[in-house]
Order: sequence, then C-alpha cells, then structure tokens
Amino acid sequence: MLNEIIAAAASHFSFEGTPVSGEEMHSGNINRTYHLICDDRGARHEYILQRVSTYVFKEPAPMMDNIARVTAHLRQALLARGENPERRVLEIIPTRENGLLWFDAEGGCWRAYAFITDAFAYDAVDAAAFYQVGRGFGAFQRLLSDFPAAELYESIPDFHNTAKRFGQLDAAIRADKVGRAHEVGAEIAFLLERREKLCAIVRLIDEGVLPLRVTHNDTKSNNVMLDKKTGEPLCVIDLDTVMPGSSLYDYGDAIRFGGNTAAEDERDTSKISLDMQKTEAFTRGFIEETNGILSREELRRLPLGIYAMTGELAARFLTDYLSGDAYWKISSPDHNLVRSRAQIALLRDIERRENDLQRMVDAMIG
Ligand code: GN1
Ligand code: MG
Repeated sequence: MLNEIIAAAASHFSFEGTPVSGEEMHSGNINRTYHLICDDRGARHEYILQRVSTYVFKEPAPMMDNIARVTAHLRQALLARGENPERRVLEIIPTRENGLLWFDAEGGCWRAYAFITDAFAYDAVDAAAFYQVGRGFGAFQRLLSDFPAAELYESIPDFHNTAKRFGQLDAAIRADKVGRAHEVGAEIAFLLERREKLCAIVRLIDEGVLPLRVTHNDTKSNNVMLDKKTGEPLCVIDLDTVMPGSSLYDYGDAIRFGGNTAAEDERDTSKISLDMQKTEAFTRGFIEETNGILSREELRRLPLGIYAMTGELAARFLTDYLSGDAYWKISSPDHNLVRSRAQIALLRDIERRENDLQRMVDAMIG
C-alpha cells in the first residue's frame, strides 16, 4: 500500500527504483515513520521515510546537521578501528536537490534513511538482548567520546533539565488549561516531594562533578538495532535528540524503559517493577563499553540516572495531561495520565531497590 502523501514525499528523495509500498511503523510516539520499499526492475531497495514533528522539533534543519555530523563521526571512528560501517551507522538519503530535508506544502518536514536490513529492535527485551542493547548504547558513548559536544545544536533546549521540567509542571498546574488538576493531586504531591533529588543531575553538572558529553537522550531499547543472525548490536537509531548531556541520562532512560517488568503505559500498576536481572544485564553491557571512558564519578552515580529519568518522565507525561495532550500521540483520553502513573509506580520500586542498585554498580566498577 502506498498512499498519495507518502508517494509525493518519496518522489523528492534520491531513492533507487520506484516506491511500491510505504507501511507506517508504529514505534515512536512523536514522528511518523514509514517503511518504504522501492522496486528497481525486480531489485528491492528499502528505506525509512519520516515526517518529523515540527511541534516537537522546532528547528529541524540544525537538528539534521547534528545528525549528519554525528553519523559522519561514527563512520570515521568505525573505519579507524578497522570495522566496516555498513549497517552500523544511520545513512541519510539526501533529497533530489541534495538537501537533508524536504518540506511539503503544509509545512510538513520529511527525511529519509537507508533501512537497516536483517536487523530488529525490541520494545520488550529479555536479559540477554538487554545486555546487547547496553553494549550498543555504551559503544555509542565510546565512539563519540572525542566529539566536541559543545558544537552540537540543542534540538530541544533543556531536554533533560529536570529542574526546568518541574518548572513546566508548576506552570501546567497553575494554568490548569483543561481542568484536570483536581484529578491528579496524589501524583503531583508524589513528584513534588521528590523534586530535589530528581533534580540532582542538573546540580552535579553545574558543580562540575558530572561532565557534558555527546548523549543520545532517548535510549529506549527499540532505538538499538540488533543483528538478526548474531543478536549483536549494530546501530543506534533515532538521533533527533543527540545533544550535549550526561551519560547518566542515557544509562538511566534505557533502564527506565527496558528494565520495567511492564509496558511504559501499563494501566495495571501492580504489574510494574524494576527487573533486577535485566537491569544487571544492561549495566554490564554498558559498563563493558564505557569503563575507562566515563569518569569514576559518573560510573558510581549511574543509579541516580535511573531514578532521575523515571521521575522526570512522570513529570513530563503529567504536564502533557494537564496541558491537554499537545505533545505525545495518545490512544485514549487518559493515556498521558496512565503513562505518568506507570512511571510513578516504577519510581516507587526503584526507591525500594536503591541500595541493591548501588551495590550492583560498585561491584562492576571494582
Ligand atoms: C518520546 O517518540 P519517542 O519514542 O522517540 C520522547 C522521549 C520519551 C518517550 C517516552 C523527543 O520518544 O523523551 O522518553 O517519548 N522524545 C522526545 O515514550 O520528547
Ligand atoms: Mg525519539
């Protein structure tokens, strides 16, 4: 199936062959993603075609420049190590005018990548796969450790600035735009009680304890493509939020998502907890790749990343619920509330396991 909109957008990119199908892939919560198949006299070529949300990414052009620079660096870094970059780095497909983006008449913004063949990504991982995901995100940190982070454009300013995220929650409560604040008193109280600790990473960066690095900032397990044959990590995808940040963000957000015993938007909070076996597996993979790259201060504080990323996202989902669901795609009127409650349930369990998490990390870094 190929609808007119997809066909029109596809005609502006330098694809090989003629597009024959463009199924939507329902993996992200923000951009629209299509798996495009082109036919070139019997030869099949596959691509990813995406409509970027300009509501979320206000300036897609410098964001794409970031992605072009970071992918070029990754490719060079792999070549320098004698590794083949094929399927290992996102490959941007330019427009027919050799640009990185194409804008439709409605202001919609489109881009394309080569499809990574014989690979898969998991929403829900088992411990073995999560170990590989940990290696994938760890290698991403390692390969970019000599990239000048300060030169990257901030595609979403203050993305993981938890203090600012709390400021947005305060404002949403005050405005109470859609009259929902009275329903969520318990959730608001839960988060506000933990405000100071949830904002600790921002403070540690300001104090110079934690360095700024190139970070991915959206490290869901489904953002690492694994090789279908070997299960090894191939390529980190979804580079929209690659920006200067803390390694604790990447580590913490990954566990927040992949270490949850339930889905990120599970309604039955009794199913939600932190799976320690999976957490251990991811941590092992991540530390194997980053030991010697990250500082001792960072490694030791990795558990704070899990805590802060989970609480921050609970606050962000709640903010969107209070603001009338403008940010995330939703599939029910209370979807953002369900998501926020699920993150709060996870945070409760993370609190219970705080000592275990610290012991686990301390044992691995020696
Ligand atoms: C968004 O759309 P997706 O899945 O890449 C969000 C992340 C959240 C995530 C929660 C740019 O990511 O920060 O953790 O939803 N990305 C942006 O599902 O806001
Ligand atoms: Mg994303």
